[in-house]
Parts: sequence; C-alpha cells; structure tokens
Amino acid sequence: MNKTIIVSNRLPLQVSIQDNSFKVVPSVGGLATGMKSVHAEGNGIWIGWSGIPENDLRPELSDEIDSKIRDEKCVSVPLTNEDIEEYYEGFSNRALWPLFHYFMEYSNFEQKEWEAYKRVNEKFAEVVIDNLEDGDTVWVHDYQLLLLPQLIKDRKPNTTIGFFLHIPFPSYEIFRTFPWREEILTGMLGADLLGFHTYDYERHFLSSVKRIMRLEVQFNEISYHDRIIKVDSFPMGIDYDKFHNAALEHDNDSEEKSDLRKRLEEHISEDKKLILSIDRMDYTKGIPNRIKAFEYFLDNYPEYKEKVRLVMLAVPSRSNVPQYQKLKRETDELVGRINGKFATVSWTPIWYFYRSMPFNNLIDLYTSSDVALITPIRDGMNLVAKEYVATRTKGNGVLILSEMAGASKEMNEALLINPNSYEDFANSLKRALTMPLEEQQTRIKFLQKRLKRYDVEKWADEFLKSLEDTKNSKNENVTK
Ligand code: ADQ
Repeated sequence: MNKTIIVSNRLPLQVSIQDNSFKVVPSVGGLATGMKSVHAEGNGIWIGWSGIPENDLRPELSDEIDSKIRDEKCVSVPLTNEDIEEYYEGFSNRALWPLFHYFMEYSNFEQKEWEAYKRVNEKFAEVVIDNLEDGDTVWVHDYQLLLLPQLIKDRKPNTTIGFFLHIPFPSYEIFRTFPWREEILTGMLGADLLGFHTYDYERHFLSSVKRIMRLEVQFNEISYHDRIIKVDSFPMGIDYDKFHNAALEHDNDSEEKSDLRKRLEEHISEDKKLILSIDRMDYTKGIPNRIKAFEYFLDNYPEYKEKVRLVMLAVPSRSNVPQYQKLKRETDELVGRINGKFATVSWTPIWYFYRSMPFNNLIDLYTSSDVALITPIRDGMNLVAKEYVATRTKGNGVLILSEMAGASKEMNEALLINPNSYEDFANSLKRALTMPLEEQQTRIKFLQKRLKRYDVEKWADEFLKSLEDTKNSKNENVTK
C-alpha cells in the first residue's frame, strides 16, 4: 500500500529525558494538527529531528528512544550538536530566515554553515530514501529543507514530491542577493508541486525561477528538464473547532477559573478594555514597533489612560541567536520605560509575559480580550490572528492586523494596518475601541465563516489533492 511521508525539521513530538528514563509525548502545533489524518492514514510516517542531539545520548538510550518514536509512526533523523548549531541556528535562522523576511542586514552568510545545511539536508534525504517505497508520496516542509526535494528526486526520480514553504518567499530583488540562490532554487525544483501561503509569495518565487534559472514559466507551471512543476498558493488554516469549542467551554465553565483568568476578569468592565498580542519573540513580529506605537496612542489619545491595557505574551524563541537576545533586551527596556512613563497607582499600561503558556491560558487570553493587535513587520501567514477570531463565540472583538502578514490576504474584515505607521496604528486602535458591537459582530461573522470552511485539515487535503493531480498527469504523459 502506498503511503505519504511527511518531512519537517522537527517531529510532531516532544522527547524529555531525565536521568536514565525518557518520555515521548505528541506535540500539538498547527502543523501536527493539520497533518493528523494524513499521518494516521495507512502506513503514513513522519520524518524529522526528535529535538535531542545525538551527542547527549548513550547509544542504548538512543535506540530505545528511536523505537518509541517509531511506535508513534515517526522516524528520527539523528543530528549532532554541531549540526544544530550550524544548520539550524546558523544557516536556517541566521541566513535564510532574516533574508526571506526582508531583514537583509541581519543575514549572515557563512560558507561553513552552508556546508552544514547541505550535509544535514543529505542526512534527511538518506532517512527518506531508507523509508521510501515505489509509489509513495513525500511532502517536505519549510525553509530548513529547501534542498531536500532535489536530493530525493535525483535518487528516486519517480517519487511524487510536494514542498510547502511556511514563511514568505521574498521578491526577486531580495532573493538575488543570496549567495547560493541557484542551488536553493534547484533544490526546491525537485518537487512536483510547490505550495506557498499567498499568491504574492508564489509570484515572487516564479519570478526568481524565470530570472535566475532562465526557465520557461507558463502561468503557474515551470518546464524543467523533461518535467512540469506546478506552483500554487494554499493559505494555511487552523483547527477551527478546537479553538472555538475550547472558547465555548470557557463561556459556560463550571470548573474553577485559572488565576490568570481571574486576574484578567478583574480588569474587564464596560469602560476598561484589554488589548492582546501573542507572538514568538522574533524580530519579524514587530514587538518593539508595537510598544512604541502604543506609546504614541497613549500620548495622542490621553483619555484612554487607565482605560486600556496591552496584554503582551512573547514566547521565548531561538534565544541562542544574538539578534533574538538583543530583541529581548530591547523589549524589556521599552516595556519598562513605557510603564514607568504612564503607570499610576492603580494602572500599568502593559502587562508583559515572557514565557510559554498552556493551551487553557492561551484561551483565557483570547477570550478576555476586546482587541487583538497582530502587527508583524513580515509574517508568512500568522495563525494567532486566526485563532483569536475562532474564539470570539459571542461575535464581539476586533482584530487589528498588519498588512505584512500573509493572513491579511484572506482577512479583509479585520482592520488592516501598516505596522510602520504609528498614526495608522493609533487611529485603528481608536476605531477598534469605539467600534459599535453590531459592526464587530458582522466582521467577526464573515471571518469565522471563512476560517471554519478552510481549516487546517482542508488545507492539507487540498495540497495533497493537487499533488495527486500532478502524479496523475505525469502518468498520463508517460502512457501517451
Ligand atoms: P510562527 O512564526 O511560529 O510560524 P504563528 O503562525 O503565529 O507563527 O504560529 C504560532 C503558533 O504558536 C500558534 O498556533 C499559537 O497558538 C502557538 N502559540 C503562541 N503562543 C503560545 C504559547 N504561549 N503557548 C503555546 N502555544 C503558543 C510559522 C510562520 C508563520 C506561519 C506558520 C504556519 O512564521 O507565518 O503562519 O509557520 O505556517
């Protein structure tokens, strides 16, 4: 029986080790949810890194963990500390991530890290080939594995390969500055179908293929050697029911309320509003900008002092990379300065949490907030914006969303802003805080309808259906 092999940098599970024992638990991220049914189907497997560097393990323990991971239908790619440092923290997060998010000045191109990126993509290829049988389909995810499609195609030309990029694909003018631009494109072109969140990313990719590789592109198809490669956009959705139902449960909650929820509720009243932002602590998410814009708002609309509070959750991320450490320091300082500037005995304008929170606290935050402020400088999609909308069970609430997030392309009913314009920001916040309930409900209703229809499972289905079509047309061409 043919199977689908999913490949991503990390496996959808968490391995924790204590002394000589270990635990393997499934993780609950968006991708894991979307792929749940694909992964569960038949002999489907997921290939990726377990999160534990090989150097940290005794060989017997490593074997035991691998076998436990196998029980979850996953196969781990063994990576060393050096691999992680050079391929993941290095090339992926210091070269590709900033460049693809238009932070050119942050991009650091090191030959040694490029070599590690190639080496680790090869390691992934080996594990894929070991697990591949004729007729299988492979779906590769994201920027850490851009070379993998071609590495598989070289060895197994008949395999149907899909690739999805979760971050933006930058415009040609940015991408052309990349030292290994041809190698990256060649790697991606090993796929039969390439998927992006938005039409713009798709267009940018096609433009780079045309101008750098000088290939023929017709509409959304690329002729490459004797193959036709299809490129399309598939905006990723969320597990709508999970968020909506959790919020419904929250509404008629008979269980004890969390401390966080009690604290939040103390601050909700007719004339007091909570404004929420949730992000990974990443410079692409526009956190310092947002804080400065909030200061601008309080300076220009002083009547809102003591009436609004920004609840800002920043989840620690990539804290070994210097730019992330700098961002953390900058954020701490800004929050301190602005709280110092405006606070009164009974009011602090910004509540800042730098930590990860369990799902039920996330729901506490979503459901208690009157406005969500999602203002990345650049973001492939942004699922937080969608999750906030899904939890609006009463239809109230306003989403302020950056035009630079992929999600803005399908969320026109949000208040869309340019995150670099403090004026735009302040005016939209004022508009959100004074928006009549009926208008809020109309906007939320439209957004919810779309999110419910095109949820993450549908996203995965559509991608795989489209991939299946490329397989069928390949077969037709062979038999013609
Ligand atoms: P991310 O940059 O990680 O993803 P995002 O799309 O916002 O960004 O997803 C974050 C996810 O983490 C959300 O599902 C959210 O619920 C969860 N989360 C946030 N805070 C949390 C917390 N404290 N505890 C637990 N979970 C938390 C990349 C791209 C995005 C793209 C996604 C999916 O950068 O642009 O939308 O992949 O393709």
